Amino acid sequence: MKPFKKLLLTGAAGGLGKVLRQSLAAHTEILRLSDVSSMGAAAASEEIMTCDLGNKAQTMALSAGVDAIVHLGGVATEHSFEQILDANIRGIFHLYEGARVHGVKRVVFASSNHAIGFHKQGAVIDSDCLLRPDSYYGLSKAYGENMAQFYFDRYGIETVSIRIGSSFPEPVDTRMLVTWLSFRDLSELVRCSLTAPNVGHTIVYGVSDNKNGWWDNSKAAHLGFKPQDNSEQWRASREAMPQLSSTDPAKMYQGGGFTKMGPFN
Ligand code: NAI
Ligand code: 15L
Repeated sequence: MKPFKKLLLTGAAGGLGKVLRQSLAAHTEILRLSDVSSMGAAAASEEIMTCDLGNKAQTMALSAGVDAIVHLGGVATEHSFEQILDANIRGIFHLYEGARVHGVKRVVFASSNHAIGFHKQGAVIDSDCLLRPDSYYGLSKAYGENMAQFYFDRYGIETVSIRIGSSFPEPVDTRMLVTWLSFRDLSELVRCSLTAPNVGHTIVYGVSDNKNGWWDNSKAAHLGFKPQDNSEQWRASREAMPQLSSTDPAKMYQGGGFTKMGPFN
């Protein structure tokens, strides 16, 4: 027996959406997929609802009849404020309003390390650290985390906000040796975030068991997440690449290159 009857996955056409489309199938009878881009054909146990997160009515309708939401949809890298506003800021409001109206009790929100990206590389921070967004994109994730806290305090909707590090097939540089989250660990962290009891609003760093980590997940221990992978097999090759100067913001701060993008006017 699967733990959920129907889950909603937004951002289903994206890189991580494709990963979770596969792994979430084991935990739900029906997986409702949503994105503004094409998601291909629905399998027998899938439903497809194309939707722009900037559209309130469309986004609110996504939550009807679902047990829980995994929210990945949105602009996923740095852009101008105007480009981020509809998908990420209005979008998460529309999503939580849908959850409230339709009685959905649990959201898993794909936040990002860029909500805290102006902390120094090498500093160890936990989930109570000061928000230090490194970009308009990071600001939208900080806003999303605050939205999650508000909807828990006001309406009792629980959220796990996952500050994802770098979730790709492999780390591409030395920063990602620290920030990398394997797809296997991502899938397990999302499973834990959906099923752990009494999460309130929990903030957790989405990171594999990498050496010399910057992120302390002790305050999210109740999720039961135990990463299985680490980035060591790529260390020698990534350390052999040409390295940034120690005074480059991309080398100084946890958010890497996002800390020096823009301005956009
Ligand atoms: P992605 O860009 O591949 O996927 C995002 C999806 O959101 C895309 O399919 C896109 O079409 C959709 N989207 C964008 N604007 C939309 C709108 N207005 N309405 C509906 N859908 C819209 O990004 P990826 O890597 O799959 O990331 C998924 C989530 O995880 C994002 O929220 C991202 O910010 C977050 N994240 C990802 C990290 C990573 O390393 N991959 C790291 C930190 C956070
Ligand atoms: C993110 O938030 C982005 O979505 C992803 O594309 C990477 O840039 C990642 O952070 C990272 O910091 O490596």
